[in-house]
Amino acid sequence: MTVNVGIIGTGVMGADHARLLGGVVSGATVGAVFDVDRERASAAVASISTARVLDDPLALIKDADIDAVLIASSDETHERFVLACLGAGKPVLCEKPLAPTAAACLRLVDAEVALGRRFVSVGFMRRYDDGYLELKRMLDGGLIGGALLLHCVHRNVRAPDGWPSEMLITASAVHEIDISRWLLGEEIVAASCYRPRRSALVAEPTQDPQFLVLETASGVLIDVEVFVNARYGYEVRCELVCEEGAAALDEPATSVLRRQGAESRGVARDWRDRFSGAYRAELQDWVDGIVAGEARGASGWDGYAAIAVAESCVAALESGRRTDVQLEARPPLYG
Ligand code: ISE
Repeated sequence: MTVNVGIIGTGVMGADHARLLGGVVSGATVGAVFDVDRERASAAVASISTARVLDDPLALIKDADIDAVLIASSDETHERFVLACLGAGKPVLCEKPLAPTAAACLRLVDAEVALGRRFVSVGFMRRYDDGYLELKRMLDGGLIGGALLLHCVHRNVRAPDGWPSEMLITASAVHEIDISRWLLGEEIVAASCYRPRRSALVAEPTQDPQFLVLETASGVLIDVEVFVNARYGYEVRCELVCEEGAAALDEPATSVLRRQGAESRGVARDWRDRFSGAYRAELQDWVDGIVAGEARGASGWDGYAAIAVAESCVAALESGRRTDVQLEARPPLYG
């Protein structure tokens, strides 16, 4: 079976997914694309002969030839499109966030629960990164004892001027929120957010960097430095400190340059560069799951929980106070 995928949104991420689904991922092809900018949609599939460019995203979802849908359009459109996919009974991979608010995510969770089966996967690609997978294997295999602390760093080269301060949490640190829940296998119950001195190179009103402290149900503490104007490159670090050892992501660089008395190695420019392998593996697993009749990867519940924690972080950023995370009861559908 070849999974015929429809893609909604062909900006940077959607176009990259189209390239992978059209030529790299096995067992899949791109059947149709939609973008508010028709020319951009055409350009994204210029080399994929199977792909039609459609003018109506809801018609794309309902199209009888489309087996599954990938949503990479703007955040505020996600709820409507995921709901339409559920209505059509089609598997859907939605780029993060599942929806911009926890309330909207919960509506999607409820709609999926009513169908009694998982259709939704959320694009938290770090779950497919070799380094994070190895950390999880070490922890789950009991190699280093129980988890105590998780130190995380998330740096981007540059964010657009005027980026709202909460975007550091909802667009960037949300990945640490998801990966911590996945790695540790438990929920985050409280969040604090500190405001270090603001970088003088960053335009008002963005509070950059920020420092989050998250607490899990069992008492593991997670700290996250998020700095979206670090200038020098894109960097993600993670160190898990346990009772009998510590494990950290290694540098993903593949070579070291020695020249004129100095040693240097490359730094990724952005997340597509750093997580290229993870994106590929995520799409392959999504397609393989569709063939096997199961939804894989981060679930609708994970999408909801990540945004619920992010909302508590934003509340903590605004109030300066430690804020509890209020999660609904997890439906049995999500294990
Ligand atoms: C971006 O939107 C992403 O999703 C990247 O994975 C993340 O690292 C980056 O900080 C975000 O801006």
